Parts: sequence; C-alpha cells; structure tokens
Amino acid sequence: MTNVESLTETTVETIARSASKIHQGLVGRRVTADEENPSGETQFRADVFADELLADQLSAIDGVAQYASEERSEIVDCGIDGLSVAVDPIDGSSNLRSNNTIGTVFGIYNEPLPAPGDALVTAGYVLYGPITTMTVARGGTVTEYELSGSERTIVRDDVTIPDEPSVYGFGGRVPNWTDDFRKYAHEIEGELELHYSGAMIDDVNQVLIDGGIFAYPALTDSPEGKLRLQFEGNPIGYIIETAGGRSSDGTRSLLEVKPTDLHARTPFYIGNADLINRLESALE
Ligand code: FDP
Repeated sequence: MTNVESLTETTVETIARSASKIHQGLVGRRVTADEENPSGETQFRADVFADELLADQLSAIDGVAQYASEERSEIVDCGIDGLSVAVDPIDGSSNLRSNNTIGTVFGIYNEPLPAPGDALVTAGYVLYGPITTMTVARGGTVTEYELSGSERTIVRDDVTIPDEPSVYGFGGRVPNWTDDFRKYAHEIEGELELHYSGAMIDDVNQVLIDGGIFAYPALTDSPEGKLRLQFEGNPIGYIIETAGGRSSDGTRSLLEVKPTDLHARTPFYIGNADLINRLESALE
C-alpha cells in the first residue's frame, strides 16, 4: 500500500467511525439552529454537530492538510502537507424533520481545495437508512459496506450500475425547469419509475442499485441548480463514473468542471451512460 492509499484508508475508517456518532447524535438535533450555511440555507442543529465532529476527527489525522465542509465558509488549514477532505456532513437535512433518509458525502483530494474532480483519490457516502451503509469508490472499484457500531463489513464488492435502468428522480420545481429539460423529463417519465426522496444521496444510491437517472437541473431562476460541485457533484460524479455510469453538468463530466469557488453550485445529472448522453443531446 502506498502512503496515499494508507492515509486514504485511515480517513475512510475515521468517517465510518464518525458516522455511528453522527447517527446517535441526531437525537434531539432535528431542529433548526438559527444559523445559515454559506449557501444561505437554514442549518439544523444536526448539520452543525456533524460538521464539528468531522472537523475534529479528520483534521486530527496526520496527513490531512485541509478540511472543508458545506456547513462552514472557510477551509480548516491543518498546517501540514497532505490530502484535502471535503464533506457534506448531512445531505438531505430537510428530511430530518420527517425522519426520512439522509447521508454524509465525502471526497478525498490530492490537491488543495477548491479542487477539480480529477484530483479525487477516493470518494464515498454514508446512508442512514433502516441500517447504515457506506459506499466507497477508490482504485477503479466501488464497494458497499454495512456499518454497525465500530464494525464495517463488506456487503458488495465491485458495485456497478445495472445495464437496464429502472428509476428516475428530478429535483427543483417543474415550473422552474427549462423547456428543454421539461421535454426530456417528460420522455423519461414514460420509460422509468419515479423515485424521489428529497435527499440527493438517497436518490443517487437508488440509481446505483437499480439503474436510471437522477438530476438536480439548471433552473430558470437558478442556472447553476442547487447542488455544490465540491461537496456533492465531484464525489458523486466520481462514484457513479467508477461504477460504469456517467455524470454531467449538462455538457461535460462533472469531474471536468473547474471549481471557481469552494461553495459554487452546478447543474447535476448522473446515471446510466445512455440516459446522460440523451440528456446532453436534449439540452444542446
Ligand atoms: P437539503 O436541502 O434537504 O439538504 O443538497 C441539498 C438537498 O437537500 C439535496 O439532498 C436534495 O436533493 C435537494 O437539496 C432537495 O432540494 P429541494 O428542497 O429543492 O427539493
């Protein structure tokens, strides 16, 4: 194992252990915190708790140079050389109130942040569903684990998107979709089954399991959509492409987009390659 591989494994292991604490820490924290994150969204107490926990745990690793999160404006500089870790501590926090699925998303980069997707060495997510799972892409393969306390058990090696797609989920309000996207969405509605949970990570996971497409598109009142390149677009693009699918911002892979700002948003489309190719043609 190289130094980078071993440091990456330590980081993944630390996130897996933190996930169990985050899960337990949700109790009593499903209420808003009277604060906004750098994207102007109201934070839940759970968002702040998970961010602080991950900042403490990850910045203490010898070899992690930077920690950044969707929930804080500035990068934490750990004062050493090494890898950079960018996280969305709780994705889908508006699902907290109704006690529906949420997740933690992470990307480990070998460049200072903000960094492009091609600087990722590993990316993954934790899904807090009926049980807690962790999906990690590294070294050209995707692995799914079940997490229980401090145990991490492999349940699927070499996860790939099924060839036959079956589900779709599209975010944003229909009146705010562009005409081209609306036309494409209408076609897809006739071919696949709707799965939309309100948490990007749950919808992406469903696409990874069943095949299909998830989009949070460019909107007429928000041309960059809602999701953030550094914390959501890059890691999910990396996982989906490693699993044999495609990611896109509408014209190219999310991994090819150069970040302009740590919290920059991007139109977000992921899924089976054929469906993303068709989408890009529809948006041309
Ligand atoms: P949330 O605001 O609940 O944290 O990244 C943010 C996100 O959820 C995604 O998980 C989800 O797909 C999207 O926003 C939902 O946005 P809408 O509120 O526009 O449906």
